[in-house]
Amino acid sequence: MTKNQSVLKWIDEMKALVTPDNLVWIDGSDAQIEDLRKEACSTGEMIKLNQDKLPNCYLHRTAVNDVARVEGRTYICSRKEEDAGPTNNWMDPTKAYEMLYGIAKGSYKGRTMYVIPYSMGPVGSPFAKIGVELTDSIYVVLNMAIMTRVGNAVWEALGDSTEWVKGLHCKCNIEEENRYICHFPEDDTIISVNSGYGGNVLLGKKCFALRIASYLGKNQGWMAEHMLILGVQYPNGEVKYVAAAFPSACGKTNLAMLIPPEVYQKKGYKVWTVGDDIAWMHIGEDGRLWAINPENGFFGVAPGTNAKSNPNALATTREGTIFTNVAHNLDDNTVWWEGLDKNPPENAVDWTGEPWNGKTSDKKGAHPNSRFTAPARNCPCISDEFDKGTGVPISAIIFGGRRAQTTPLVYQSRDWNNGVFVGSIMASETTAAATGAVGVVRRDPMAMLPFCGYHMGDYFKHWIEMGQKLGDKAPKIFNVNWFRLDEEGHFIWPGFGDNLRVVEWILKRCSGEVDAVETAIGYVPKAEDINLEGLDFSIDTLKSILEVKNDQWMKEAEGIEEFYKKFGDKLPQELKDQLAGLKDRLSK
Ligand code: GTP
Ligand code: SPV
Ligand code: MN
Repeated sequence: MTKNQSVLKWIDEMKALVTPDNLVWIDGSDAQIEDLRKEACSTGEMIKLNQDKLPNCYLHRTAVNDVARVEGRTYICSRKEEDAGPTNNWMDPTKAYEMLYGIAKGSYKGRTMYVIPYSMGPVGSPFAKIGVELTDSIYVVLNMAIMTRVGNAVWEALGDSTEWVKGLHCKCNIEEENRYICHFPEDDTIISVNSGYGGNVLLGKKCFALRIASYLGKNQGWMAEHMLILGVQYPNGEVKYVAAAFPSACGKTNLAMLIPPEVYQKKGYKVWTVGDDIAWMHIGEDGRLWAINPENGFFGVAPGTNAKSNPNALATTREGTIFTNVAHNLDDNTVWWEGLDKNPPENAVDWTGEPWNGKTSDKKGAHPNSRFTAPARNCPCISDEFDKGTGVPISAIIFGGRRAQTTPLVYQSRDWNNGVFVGSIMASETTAAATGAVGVVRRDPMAMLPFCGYHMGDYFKHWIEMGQKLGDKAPKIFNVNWFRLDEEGHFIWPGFGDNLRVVEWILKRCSGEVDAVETAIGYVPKAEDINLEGLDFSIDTLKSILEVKNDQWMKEAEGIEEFYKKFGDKLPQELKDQLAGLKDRLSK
């Protein structure tokens, strides 16, 4: 418990509002977590899985109308509408509080209020930040206890400081039409009602560590980004780090945990995971950009995760993991999802709770956005730096998305501002991570479209200013696309572990070890500089996915111009100049 007056006062106010029957302080102890698991199993909220095969693992199914983030119902409630910008939904904070308190009022009746003190970042790290989440969901408590550092140590670190983020979560009745995920960046407050799905209710994650933190970062001179952090260890023992922003369900977890191709392993290459979803980045005393992962676990996409595509992720989920919306194999009380193996269970329950036979059914067993919540410490390739809280120095920033056409496998930006331009024009096919149509190309600047807590024009400006501060110590900026399709709709590039071949080229560019070919959009590799050793992939095919077609990019430039109009006066002049420069180079 805490004596922090600002915390106690707020909890009293919230108690008076939602009127719980009980209040439980989450202390972070194993005994308390175990008691909560038992309670959740007794009510059917969670299912205890086969403890021999999956020790301390559980299954949870959300309501069928509540399986992904709801971008249309996510709001930035800044005092001025302009401060939320054209890419966010906005609501006046006074009206928003009134509406949300109306929905939340009395909603904990017959329920327990759990008070979760949590730290984003290792407790006590100079970069860590503290939040308190109030919830009426044991599932949320158990997930937060995996995804963040939870418990009494957090109260100690907080002391009597007033610098912490308030988070109120009310399940209510999981009504879609009353579901709201609201952020009050000027009050360090988050309120989420009528959902039980991860990204909407684990308030430390997207709500705090991206939307609120991006706003704090702009004001305090640092960055909160939707990025994985990965270390590549060379045969001589040196480790270099990259941070990469891909939109939701576009490969961050997979890249963060990649297994080097055999030829690389034989030479002594290793890959270390620092983070798979969020990076907080500061300028260090040495003037370089340093990144920490504020999370303590992985909330990863289950479908497609298998012993071949991502053995490290699979291994990470074998203990102490909560599975959400996957299929339940009743024969051995384990879990299954599409793409796990070619052996779907015959006697199972699908993600909706209906009996399911994977051998005969054409329905899916797991929801496409089904997820695992797994402790980072389980990951076989977790970096030694993960828990240190000092961060790792970033050599390269990599942007990327799902583009069937147009965008080459990899290219390097001309300089920092051009790199900011490259990030700002990112486009990707939508995925099941958010509700709405899947497979539609949309602009998703820096993979932050759903997560930037303020005006995106100001966000671009902040990126440009960070580059000015970093000067020649700034990471080099690249763009990748693992998702080019052939005429039959198959992925051309093998992806996954073989992506290391591209990352190696990127790191060579950072240390000036390799030449490149200048194109209108930036520098692409000479095909022979991407190591294809041990891979059945022809250099001509590689050339085809490195090609930059100026006519396609002319069309792209028109789309960018259209997209940029949204930002009006807030579009930094630097980016206008970048677009003009691109058009100029394309027309030559
Ligand atoms: P969020 O957790 O939603 O932020 O997603 P993420 O970016 O971590 O995505 P994740 O790594 O879970 O990948 C999601 C999907 O992309 C899975 O279906 C993967 O199979 C697929 N994927 C990841 N990497 C590659 C790749 O290199 N090539 C291809 N073709 N597919 C990939
Ligand atoms: C994403 O959608 O980008 C995720 C999952 O990482 S969620 O936590 O639901 O946002
Ligand atoms: Mn994400």
